[in-house]
Amino acid sequence: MSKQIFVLNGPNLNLLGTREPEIYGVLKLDDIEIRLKKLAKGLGIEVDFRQTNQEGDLVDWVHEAGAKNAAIILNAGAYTHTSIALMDALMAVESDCIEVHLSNIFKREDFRHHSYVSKASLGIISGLGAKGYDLALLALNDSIS
Ligand code: CA2
Repeated sequence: MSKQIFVLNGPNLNLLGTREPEIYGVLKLDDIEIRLKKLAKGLGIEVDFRQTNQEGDLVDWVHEAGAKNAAIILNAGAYTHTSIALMDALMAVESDCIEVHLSNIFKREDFRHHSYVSKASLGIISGLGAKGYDLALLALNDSIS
């Protein structure tokens, strides 16, 4: 069976490539998905790439990843900084999770410096743009093989 990774994207990330390119880059979320899937194919990894603006969807998808023994790459957007429900969901499953942010959250406003997601993640990649997703995939490829 091939290795499976859920790539879960939270609120407003559907707007990527339309505004604030100086913070989030010029790529659209579809572009990030395409390049990540190319990398995954070469590694024999199946990527399930999703985006939602609803907190509960992210919780449900973490449960689904857990049930399927899939690892998780998670950019929870602003829910990173607010969602105890998402942290609890990540802690309730055995799936490895790597937290990704396009921007460097530690260079930005104070309220972005705290992450509930980090408490339930193997590691965090922040500030490297779309490349952060690729690096998370490579790291998970090592940890799930
Ligand atoms: O840097 C990241 O990836 C973030 O997770 C992005 C979130 C932000 O709340 C986090 O603190 C850091 C926001 C995503 C909003 O994306 C937009 C893209 C284009 C235009 C407007 C918003």
